[in-house]
Amino acid sequence: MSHKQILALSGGVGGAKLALGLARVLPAEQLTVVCNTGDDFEHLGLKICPDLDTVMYTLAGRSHPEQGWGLANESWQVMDTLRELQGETWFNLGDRDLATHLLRSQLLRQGLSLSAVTQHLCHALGIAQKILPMSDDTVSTSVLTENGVLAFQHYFVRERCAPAVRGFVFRGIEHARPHPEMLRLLGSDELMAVVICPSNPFLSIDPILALPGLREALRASPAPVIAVSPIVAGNAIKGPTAKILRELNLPCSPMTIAEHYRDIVDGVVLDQLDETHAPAIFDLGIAATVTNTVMRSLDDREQLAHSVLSLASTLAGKK
Ligand code: FO1
Repeated sequence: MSHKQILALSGGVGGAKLALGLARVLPAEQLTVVCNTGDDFEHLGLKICPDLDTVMYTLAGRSHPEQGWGLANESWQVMDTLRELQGETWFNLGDRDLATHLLRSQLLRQGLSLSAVTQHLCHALGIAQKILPMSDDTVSTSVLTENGVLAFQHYFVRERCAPAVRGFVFRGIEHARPHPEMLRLLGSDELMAVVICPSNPFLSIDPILALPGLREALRASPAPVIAVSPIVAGNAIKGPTAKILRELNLPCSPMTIAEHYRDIVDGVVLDQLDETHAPAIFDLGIAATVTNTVMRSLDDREQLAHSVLSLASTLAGKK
């Protein structure tokens, strides 16, 4: 089983879509998805891991079809009652979703690692692919804004990404150990490619890349690293990526994504509407594939997964 493993690095909704595409075109034992945990936080006494849960629910076929996060067929009685009791309701936890947070919090309190809890939840949800937290150590993203420092979910959900961004801090990152299975795969000749999913580069992927030793491990890995641009035609497919790029005075283009990942990527997959940017990406010494990257249907997810894998085979052995 050599050169067959795919390691995908993912944030929440956008990353989960491509992870699902990869899950549908690869045998389950060939896909490992590593999720950002910088968005994790304690809320109402519970440990919430939004990106792990989004990827888990998506691969289990149980994610909310419009929101992307949370579960399908959700009800909100706990939130309604919490509102009556004048509790905190800015972060929406559905009745079914709460079961995940209750169980995770209980198992963590009993001394299980986040990886072990995630493995338990994935098994219970019937997920055959491996889903790993980027680290078992706590890392918390803070956003430096024009209004001061905000904890990630306060910036993202409570303030709806309104304050202008000046920078990011990943608290705890210096002492966080990258998940050992991610490091093992990166050093293994079983690895065919690392895929950086079309997630927000600053908020979702940078916390993973900031783990001590990870950039070095990516550069040293014999497998090509391929990033899928989350920018299409001057805008982000979802979320605040375009707004953040503007606030950081960066052009909203796949070229910015290629430059952001320049020291680690071998290939970039960009949207057909951005074809004109491909030559400049080549000039950086990075291979580029142009295709449809907007994943509206399941078929779109699979097509994009095929394009990523095809670029990976082209680049195999060229690193
Ligand atoms: N995102 C929102 O915009 N509003 C919410 O109320 C919200 C609740 C929520 C609950 C559980 C969960 O796993 C995710 C949730 N998200 C919500 C999404 C989430 O906070 C962000 O999408 C990610 O952290 C960014 O990747």
